[in-house]
Amino acid sequence: MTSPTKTLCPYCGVGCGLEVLPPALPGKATHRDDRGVPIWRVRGDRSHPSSLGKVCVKGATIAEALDKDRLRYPMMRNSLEEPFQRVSWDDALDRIASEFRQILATDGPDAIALYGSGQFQTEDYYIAQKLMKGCLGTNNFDANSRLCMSSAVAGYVKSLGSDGPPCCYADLEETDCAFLIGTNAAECHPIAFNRLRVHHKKNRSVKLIVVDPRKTATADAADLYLAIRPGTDIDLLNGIAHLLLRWGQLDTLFIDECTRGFPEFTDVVRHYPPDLVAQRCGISQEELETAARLWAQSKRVLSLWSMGLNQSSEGTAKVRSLINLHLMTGNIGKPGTGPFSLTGQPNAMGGREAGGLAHLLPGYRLVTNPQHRREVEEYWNLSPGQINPRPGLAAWDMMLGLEAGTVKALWVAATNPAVSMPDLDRTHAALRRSPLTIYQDAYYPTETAEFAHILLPAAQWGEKTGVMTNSERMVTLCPQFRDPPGEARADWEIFAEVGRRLGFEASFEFRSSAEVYREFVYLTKSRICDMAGLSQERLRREGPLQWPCAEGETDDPETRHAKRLYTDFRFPTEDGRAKFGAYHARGLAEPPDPDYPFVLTTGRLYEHWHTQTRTGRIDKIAKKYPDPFIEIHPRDARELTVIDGEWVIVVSKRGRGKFRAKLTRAIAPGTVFVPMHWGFLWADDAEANALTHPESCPESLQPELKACAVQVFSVESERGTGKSEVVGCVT
Ligand SMILES: Nc1nc2c(c(=O)[nH]1)N[C@H]1C(S)=C(S)[C@@H](COP(=O)(O)OP(=O)(O)OC[C@H]3O[C@@H](n4cnc5c(=O)[nH]c(N)nc54)[C@H](O)[C@@H]3O)O[C@H]1N2
Ligand SMILES: Nc1nc2c(c(=O)[nH]1)N[C@H]1C(S)=C(S)[C@@H](COP(=O)(O)OP(=O)(O)OC[C@H]3O[C@@H](n4cnc5c(=O)[nH]c(N)nc54)[C@H](O)[C@@H]3O)O[C@H]1N2
Ligand code: SF4
Ligand SMILES: [Mo]
Repeated sequence: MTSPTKTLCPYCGVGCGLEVLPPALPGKATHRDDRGVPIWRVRGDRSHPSSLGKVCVKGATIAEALDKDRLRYPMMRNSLEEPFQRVSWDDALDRIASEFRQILATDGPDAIALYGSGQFQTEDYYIAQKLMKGCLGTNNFDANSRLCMSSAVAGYVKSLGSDGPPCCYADLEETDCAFLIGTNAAECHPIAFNRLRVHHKKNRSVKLIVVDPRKTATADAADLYLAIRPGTDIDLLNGIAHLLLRWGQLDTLFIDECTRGFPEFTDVVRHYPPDLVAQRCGISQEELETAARLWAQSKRVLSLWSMGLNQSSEGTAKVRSLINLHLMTGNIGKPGTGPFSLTGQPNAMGGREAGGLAHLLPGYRLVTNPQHRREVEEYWNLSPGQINPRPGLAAWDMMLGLEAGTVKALWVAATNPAVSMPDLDRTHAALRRSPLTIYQDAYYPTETAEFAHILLPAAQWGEKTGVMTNSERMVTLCPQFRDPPGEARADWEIFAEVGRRLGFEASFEFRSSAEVYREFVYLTKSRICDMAGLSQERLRREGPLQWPCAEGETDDPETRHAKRLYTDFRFPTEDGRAKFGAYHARGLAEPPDPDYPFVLTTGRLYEHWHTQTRTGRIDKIAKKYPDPFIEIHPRDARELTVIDGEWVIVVSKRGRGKFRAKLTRAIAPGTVFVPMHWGFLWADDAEANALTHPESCPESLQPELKACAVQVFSVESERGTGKSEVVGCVT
């Protein structure tokens, strides 16, 4: 009997356990996809504590995408106009090392930038940090998590003293009231949502509140659905706090003993009476009061959020305003309670642990903290002062650096910024100016490859061994079970090889990713994300384990899969208290105006993953969505004289796109929705980010990808007004 390899789904941050088996098994017909190509068998792993054997369509179909259109060999060209030529690894790596050496000598380390991804394994992240922040001495490492989780990181750190979701999935089954805000978990975190839904269905007293300008599949399951106007979350959250204060529904003991900043917070909240809030949010006072009453009366409130809060020019303030409600009602540190950020990518959490943003160092450390720098410098055998004390360039600032000519080399790995960055016209122009772009991906073609000089083929999930951490801090080993195609290599090996060629041989002597992981976990010792008790060997032997997991910690079966942070109500701040954040609502960075009267919001569909590099190559998923579309409320459509299924032009101050109109009452009038999944390889002129703007949260630097002002034209009416032609009108 062939035994299955236990691993983790490489898509979303729920982190479901998978079991994989080869296509050909003794006594069984070879497993094949719809086109007859042999593919690996994939099923849910019942022993995985986070998912208990469940998988969604993405996890179930992952094998169908593994072999299509893979990048197999390094390729190079001198200019973007030339075709790529296949080259050897030695040629590609030597060119990178020699160009880097020259840039280091003439412009210094801050002229080099590396843009990575929550789809890295922890080992990839760690080696990238060591190369950039340690050896080269630039903090210019940022990841697509900047577009994804950075407001959650900033909100947790500022309110609770540290990053790291304090909750676990068992809380989904122990809560009395789940408050879901800015998250379409039914489509984007389906297996976690399923656990909540089962609990909700079984227990009639359990309440489910959903706050979203779109009536999503998540909202369909709610007892109370609040269709707020985009960008009015702080009004709503402060409005709920106002009522709790007015009713005296507070945990005063918790506020007195465990928090600070309450008086300043109440000064702000006083300005959010229910009539004003209801009017700003576009909901009724009754709905607002029902939400506040559920917060007041439920014994255990759990909140869940994702991009509807994070991707905002006031993302950190939104997150902190939500955490305030937990602090004022004492809903934290106990089973079934807490502010739970659902992480997007499979290893966004591991990235944060390994220091994978431009202001972080491994072990939840900060580059601005001299003590933290010293600890890491000592461990890496660097001279004092070698780690730069200033945060490096955040994702969008890398584009601005290319624009200004200060970034001379951009290395992009495991992300597709030519689709996922805001304001694509400007992004593409910046990428075109880049003197040297290295692109390290598993697939070819992709949109970003069009802007690259050097392509490096990456081994992806299943082709390298490494570790990932999911939303509930569960760490799972993802072992290699198949060979990488062609000459593809693991990301960490590529970073290490460049490090060696730049003269840092001693820093990159690793023979396996297990050795890399061993070096990394030491840096988490005694930190809140303590993983010093973990190793790849232990994870292989014992299966997934949750952090914190200190050295020498053996397993307590009672707590094994339900670890929570802050159960003693002490927080990792200077005085051990959590902090209220007092924020007034500022609203959208680009509110609608007479020329651009609609708010465009963007997001995801259940079957597709981001820029479609995998899911676009799976026939049944691609067939389900033949055309990119825009959701419009029938009332708005009537005024625009747009009919269902017709092509419409959507214009913002930055760009335009062409989408099929989908009329639906699930979207609030005045708001339209476009999925983020279509880059220029998959459709003409259908990029959500051709329209979006880069205005970001000042605290997290996360762009407001969830809202910009647009105008919508029916194709006919636009022809009538003599505006530009429809086909080929973008960029
Ligand atoms: N199927 C699928 N699942 C995925 C992914 C995928 O590509 N496909 N990607 C993964 C990743 S990386 C991430 S980050 C997560 C994202 O997971 P989610 O955050 O759940 O997904 P989104 O669709 O981006 O946005 C969530 C919701 O925010 C709402 N929203 C927009 N503006 C506002 C606002 O101002 N306030 C409020 N309250 N809500 C608002 C949108 O209507 C949308 O329904 O999904 C992960 N899971
Ligand atoms: N308008 C709008 N824009 C958005 C968002 C939104 O909601 N609206 N969401 C934002 C968010 S939350 C996110 S997370 C981003 C996602 O945006 P991206 O990160 O650009 O999207 P992906 O398609 O996941 O790109 C991942 C790439 O990594 C490659 N890959 C997979 N595995 C590996 C590996 O092991 N090694 C290497 N080197 N490559 C690998 C894949 O082939 C793919 O090209 O988009 C952001 N942009
Ligand atoms: S819920 Fe997320 S982790 Fe689980 S199978 Fe689906 S995509 Fe994979
Ligand atoms: Mo994300």
